[in-house]
Amino acid sequence: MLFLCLGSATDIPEQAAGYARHFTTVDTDDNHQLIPRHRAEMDPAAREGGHVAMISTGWDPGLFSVNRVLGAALFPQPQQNTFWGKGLSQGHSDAVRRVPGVRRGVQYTIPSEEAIAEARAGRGAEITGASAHVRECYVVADEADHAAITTMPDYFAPYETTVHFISEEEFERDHQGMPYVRECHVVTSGDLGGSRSAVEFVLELESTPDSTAAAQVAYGRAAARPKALGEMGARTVPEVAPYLLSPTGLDELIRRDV
Ligand code: API
Repeated sequence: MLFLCLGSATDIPEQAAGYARHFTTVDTDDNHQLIPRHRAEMDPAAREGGHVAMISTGWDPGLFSVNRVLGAALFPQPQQNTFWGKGLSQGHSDAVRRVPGVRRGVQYTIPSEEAIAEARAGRGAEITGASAHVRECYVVADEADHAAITTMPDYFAPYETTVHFISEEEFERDHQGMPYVRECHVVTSGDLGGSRSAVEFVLELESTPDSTAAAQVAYGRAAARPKALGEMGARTVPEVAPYLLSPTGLDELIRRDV
């Protein structure tokens, strides 16, 4: 089995299906708008070789996707918002670095403080991912290429994106580590015949690469098991039964956790 630790911006579209023809794969493709296309490419590739392609794992997409489906399933008219927490986005930072001319680059996702309180209070209808977050990029780049970065489709439009062009020295000094613990939420609420309920999934991530890898490994178990039973094709995370993620056997899980 291959754990594809590839960037979503260009590596995945160029390489992932090629791997899926020869191996069971687990990827972390995170360009939400293009996941249906990714699935459509991975499914026939995996079937061709008799493998499973577990796609778009990690925390978002991944753990958050499951919780969006679960939360929304509880309400006839769910009100749902996702908040990513202040911090460094791996996917968007990688996308910035793929823009021609960019030598160094990071992207910080900055949530609006008010939006999460509004969502918890059930007033999130007007809040979109784009209105609840802004994106700040710190980039070392040639002047001629500055304009191309803010207009990258899917990853940056429609978000309010600010690009700070800085020197190599400033980049080295200020943007090497992960300065924030990311506190991320999926909040779903709604009316249940006259009463109001809310369900929330929270992640506190000191290192997003570590947490992405943890989820990827868990979904690796969930890919290996159907593969061993002779199943094949692409799988997204909401299609996976939770027990398949666990290193503990089903009987013990039923005794312990159900
Ligand atoms: C963001 C969110 C979360 C990205 C999560 C993960 C990553 O803009 O920060 O790249 O770190 N879309 N896919």
